[in-house]
Amino acid sequence: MKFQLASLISVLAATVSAHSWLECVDTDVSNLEAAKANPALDVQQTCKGFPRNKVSNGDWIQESKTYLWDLNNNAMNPDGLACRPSQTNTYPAGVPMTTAKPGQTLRLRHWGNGHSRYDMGSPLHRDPGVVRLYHAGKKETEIRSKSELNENNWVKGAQSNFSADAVIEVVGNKMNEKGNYFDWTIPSSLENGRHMFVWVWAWDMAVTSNPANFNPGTDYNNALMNSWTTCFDILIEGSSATGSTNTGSTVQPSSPVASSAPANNICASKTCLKGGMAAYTCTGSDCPACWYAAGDKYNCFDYKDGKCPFGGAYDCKKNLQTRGATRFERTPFE
Ligand SMILES: [Cu+2]
Repeated sequence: MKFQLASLISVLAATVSAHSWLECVDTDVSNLEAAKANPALDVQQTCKGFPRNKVSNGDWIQESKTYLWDLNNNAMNPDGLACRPSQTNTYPAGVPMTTAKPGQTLRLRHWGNGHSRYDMGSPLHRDPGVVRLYHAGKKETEIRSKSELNENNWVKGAQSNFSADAVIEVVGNKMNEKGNYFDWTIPSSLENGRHMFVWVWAWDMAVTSNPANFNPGTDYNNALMNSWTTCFDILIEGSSATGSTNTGSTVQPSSPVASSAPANNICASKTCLKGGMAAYTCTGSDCPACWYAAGDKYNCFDYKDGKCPFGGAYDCKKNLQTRGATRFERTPFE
């Protein structure tokens, strides 16, 4: 039965482009090191604290349809919300909120769904991206809009490779991701009370790039665009912090939104390949409006029917990051 479910999951995962959601906020894994060393083992894990309103907990297929949140899919999220509307601060019986204290390390678990490796799975040759956390800076405060999922509200340091800490069993050319984890230590600045967080998988490529001295362990990754979210709360107890806190980065609120400044720069000064063709280069404002990152180069395209032709463009005329590719679309650069 267990094997059949795992096989079904890999088949389903292969039929959609990419999706993930947070399965557990406080995961107890009793044999993580042993399972990493020998992924044929069953991972022994239990969940002590859950994301919001997990009414179909344990039903992967149902949650694939009704629980995940495709942030940049305009059909699903026309209002640009950070959380799926059903993910209110509600915790049904059996799937409680997390209770924890500052300094405690939580092991968050998300689904790999065939996206954990560059060299296999679906789609091939995509950076698995990063998972990271956002917090509004004080208790009992919601992040509502996806525009708030920016560097200012990023919980500094709470960012990890999507599959850095995963148990992945590979059989032939198929992989079975038994658990993808993200360990995070609760900052001491959080006061007692309920704190809302947003877990994000940043997977779409952004046109912005990271600075030359970028440190993936401590710096906010601008090169990846937030794609999928799950919302959760932690009831903080045993804290000595008081008043509102700043869990976020040191960026001042007056700074431009992280994604706009470097992109401006790109639009004004970088070279791109018109229509993706190597023989047709242009620079800055002489280029078509829609720019796409492609490795260390950029491809640029004219509007089609008044819009950028593929998802995930940076629109240099409007100076705007457009929606990400939906599950049925692909930019031509993968
Ligand atoms: Cu997927």
